[in-house]
Parts: sequence; structure tokens; C-alpha cells
Amino acid sequence: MLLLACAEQNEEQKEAHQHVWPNGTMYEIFVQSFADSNGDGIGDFNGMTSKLDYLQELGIQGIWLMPIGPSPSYHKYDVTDYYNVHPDYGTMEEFKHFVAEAHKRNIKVVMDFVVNHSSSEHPWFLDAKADKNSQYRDYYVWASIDSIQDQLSKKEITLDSDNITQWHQNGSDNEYYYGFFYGGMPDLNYDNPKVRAEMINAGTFWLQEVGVDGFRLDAAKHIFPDEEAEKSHAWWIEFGDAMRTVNSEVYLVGEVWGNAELVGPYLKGLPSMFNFDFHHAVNDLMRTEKNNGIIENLIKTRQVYEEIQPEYMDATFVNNHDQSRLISNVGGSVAKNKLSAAILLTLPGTPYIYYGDEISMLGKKPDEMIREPFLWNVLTNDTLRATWIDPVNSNDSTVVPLALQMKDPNSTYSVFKAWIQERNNQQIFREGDLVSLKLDDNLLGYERKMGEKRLIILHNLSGTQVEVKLADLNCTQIEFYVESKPHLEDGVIILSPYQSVVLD
Ligand SMILES: [Ca+2]
Repeated sequence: MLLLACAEQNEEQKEAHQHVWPNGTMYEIFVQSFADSNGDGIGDFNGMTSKLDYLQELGIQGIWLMPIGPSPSYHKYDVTDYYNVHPDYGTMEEFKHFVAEAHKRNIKVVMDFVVNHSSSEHPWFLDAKADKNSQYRDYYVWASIDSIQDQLSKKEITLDSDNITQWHQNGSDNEYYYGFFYGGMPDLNYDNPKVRAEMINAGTFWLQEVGVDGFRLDAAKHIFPDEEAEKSHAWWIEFGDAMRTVNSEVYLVGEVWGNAELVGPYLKGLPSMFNFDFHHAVNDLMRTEKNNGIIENLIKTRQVYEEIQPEYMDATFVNNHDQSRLISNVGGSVAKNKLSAAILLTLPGTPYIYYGDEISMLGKKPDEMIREPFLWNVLTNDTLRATWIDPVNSNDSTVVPLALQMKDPNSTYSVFKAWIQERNNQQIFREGDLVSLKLDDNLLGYERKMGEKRLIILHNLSGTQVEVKLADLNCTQIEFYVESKPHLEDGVIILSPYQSVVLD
């Protein structure tokens, strides 16, 4: 009987856990740097599989994997085969095993899908560039020098690319091909129905044959040039609808660097979009230590998006693989890194943590230096540490490795874990309404509401202690805190520098 009771309880827990998706916590992994199981210096699928228990214990419900396909580059955002995995990371069987093991732990797997461009070494492009009559010529965008003269001189950079040369001369003839990011990434031609069919086929393969739960759509805004944005929106509706017929629960999150006006029209096809405004606002908040209206902006954005897409899910993040890590933008302040997690994890949406944030890994651009190996243990005992790069930001002298942080209740790891668990345990943090509070500008405060329940979250943005009268907030007691309990006496709460607290 006892065993049966246990089993029932586990089923209930499982259901509760599943319900958290997709408002639980996501975790972005750069496979190359995460966990190296065979000692060749490069992180791999088996290494990740061995760390699924770790991620489950942390409270993670979904993983976003940076590209895993065959590619000539270390970052793998230029794909040479849309139906395979990179041999450095392991075999397809090993990847399927990873997905199956993740699912056993109720962790979803979301894969980076890079369809705007292929690698210049993709067989399609090699064939296309060698022969004007190739069946793959129209998979790419070609122009004669006369027709693009004005574009060659109109060189502009964008938020997501500092490349200023978008047309690239083809060595073997007098035509140019379009490659928004650089010559090694020729853009695919989405006016060609064959290209659209190929990518829908590839997406179907990963959902159906491999079993991933969804995609993070790279460079979603660049499918067509900016002046033809409507055609990009239409493509994502076509792709999204096709994926939803394969798996009605498929999770699709798009990368479009831009404000709400620019992002909004993509939501019809891709119901989740990364919130770059939020990312910038958190960084600004931590640098200036002053409330910058982040909550009011978030509420406004959510309202605009929900009108366009009732199923809208906001993908919030503090860090990702394209930005210097917040902690490195604020002088290495561990306290501010912890504070950013408390903010991220008590707001609505699907919060994304970038691997290593939870141990206060550092990272300042160039890109390789924000994608350094995870520190599982002190170097001499770290059998899983990747060594493909010599880290300049995160090493044993600048970051306390995970194994040591796990023993410390006040470590970044323990603080991140506590906030993640709190979010998992309380539906109100995931799904409750959000109301902004007007307070002194060294404080960030907001209310979460759900039915009769109401919580107030307060963050001290400053390096000095702050006193707040609970009566002013209609609160009477402390509901949740991490590290040291805030001092509360005669209805006045004292918050330490960079401290967060939940009140009711
Ligand atoms: Ca390896």
C-alpha cells in the first residue's frame, strides 16, 4: 500500500511539473562548452545527458540547444546538413537518447533551427555556385553587378549584425549572392517554393523522427529584406502552421531584435518571441541602480502582443549567447547577478537562463568569450570541463565552480535554485497578473495577482539599505526571501543592498 501511495504521489508531482511548461524556466546550452564526456575537449550529447539530473534538480523544464548540426564553424550557425548532428557532439542515436532522457525528467528540448541561410559549404550552395544551371541555383539569391550597384554603396549595420557587405562576389562567374551576415552564410531564397518545402520537411524530421519539442528560430527577421517584412511574417505563418499539424503542442520561439512594433507581426506564426527590450532594460537597471520603467514597459508590450496573438508567450531573458553577460557589465557583481534572477523569475513569461548564469560565470565579447566552458568542479577534479578554448573570463580564479557552490546556501547556484523552485511552486509567479508599483526610484516593486491571492515583490536596486513601510503596500508579512531574512519591525522592512523579498 505504501508503495502504491508513493507511486500516486509521483504521478501527481509529475502532472504538476508538466503544467508548469511553458511558463517554467528554460535553460540555454552551448553544447560545445557544457559537458565533455569523452575528454576530446568538446562538450557533447552524452555529457549533457549526464547532467540532466543536475538540471532537473535546479528546476529547469526546458532546454534550448544552440545549433547541433554539421557545420564548419565552432558556433554552428552555418549548417551543411539539415538532417544530421555534428560528429563532434556525438551520433544521432546519442542525441535521441538525450531527448528521451530529458523527456523522462519532464524536460522539453527546443532546438536552434537556422533556416535563414545555410553554410557556404552546404552541398546545395557548392552546386549552385559552380553552375548557373544547377537545380539548386534558385535556392539562393543572385544578382548581376548592375542590378545591385546602389545596394553595394548603401552599407548599413543592424542590431544583430555589424556586417556591411551583404552581396558577395561568386568566384566562378560574374554574379553576386546575398548573404546578410557574411559570405560564409548565403541567404536561402524563400521566394522559391522548393526552399520552403525543404525547411518544412527538415522541421518535420526533427519533430517526428527525432522527437524534439520545438524550435528557436534564428534570424527570423531576415528571411526577406526589411522592406519586404510582410513576406517574412507570411513565411513564419506557413512554417508554424505546418509544424502545428505535425505536433499541435510544438513550441516555437523567434529571434527578432527590435521593439514591440517590429516584433508584433511575427507572433501570428511564432507565438513566442524573445523580449530584447526587457533584456536591455534589466541591464540598464543594474548599471544605473534606478527604476527605468521596466515593469510599465513590460505590461504595455504584453498588452500589445496579446491583442495580436491570444496564445502569446513572452520569452524573457537577462543573458544569451549573443550578449556580454550582465555580471560582466556591472563590474563582476555577484549580488547584481542574483538580483537579476530574482527579477526574471518573479515576472510572467517564459524565463530563459543562459548556462553558467547560475554560477555567476563571467563573459565579455568577443562572442567566443561569452561562450566559455562550464565549471563543474575545481579544475583538477573536473572530468567534464570542455577545453576547446582557453577561457579568459571564467576560470577557477574568477568563478567558484559548481561543486563548491552546491555546498554553500548563499552561493549564486543556491540563490538561483531557490527562485526557480519558488516559481515552479507558485502558479501566481508564472500566470498571475502583473501590476506596477510607484516607489522611490532606488526600488523596483510590482504586484502579482491571481484570484484572491496577491503578492508584492520588492527589489532594492541600490548598494545602500532601504526602509519601506509595509502599510504603504497593503502588506503585513514576509512570504519569501533568500539568503538573510530582511529585518521587519513595527511594520517597517529593511532591505539590504540588492536584496529581494516577496510580501503578502
Ligand atoms: Ca567530447
